Amino acid sequence: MADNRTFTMIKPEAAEKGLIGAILDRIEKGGFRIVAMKKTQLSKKEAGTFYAVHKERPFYGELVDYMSSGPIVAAILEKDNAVVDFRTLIGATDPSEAAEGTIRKDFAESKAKNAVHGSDSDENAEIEGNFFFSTREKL
Ligand code: 3AN
Repeated sequence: MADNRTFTMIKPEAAEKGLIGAILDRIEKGGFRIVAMKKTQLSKKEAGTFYAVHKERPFYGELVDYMSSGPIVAAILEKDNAVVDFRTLIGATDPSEAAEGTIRKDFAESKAKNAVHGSDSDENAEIEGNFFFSTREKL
């Protein structure tokens, strides 16, 4: 994935609360093009693999359980400076610290149930996008 792409997931609590449309609206209005998208549910094993970089962190078990607890929406997004601009659009990991007008400020419940995922680097954006989508699905 080039540096104009990032990867996101709308997390289980946000999907369950009927916020998929509102969040996608923010994403498109933020200037991101949806390259690929699907609604799916991760098994515990898949969530563990996806979040393997966080294996040593104290919340890893909780994170894996939560991310496999219900359907999510996974998407590859395109925009200049995608990784950095998307993290600005979603706001800080902890919604109580997220800036006004960000997705997490408006839609997240807590640090764990924080509505959306956004890749933290170009390298991880590519790995994460490839975890969910084949070349043929990236349109
Ligand atoms: P971000 O998603 O903003 O890059 P990271 O990389 O610090 O944040 O954390 C990865 C994911 O782990 C977060 N999206 C969040 O869902 C979860 N997480 C982070 N900190 C905590 C915590 N203290 N307790 C539970 N889950 C957490």
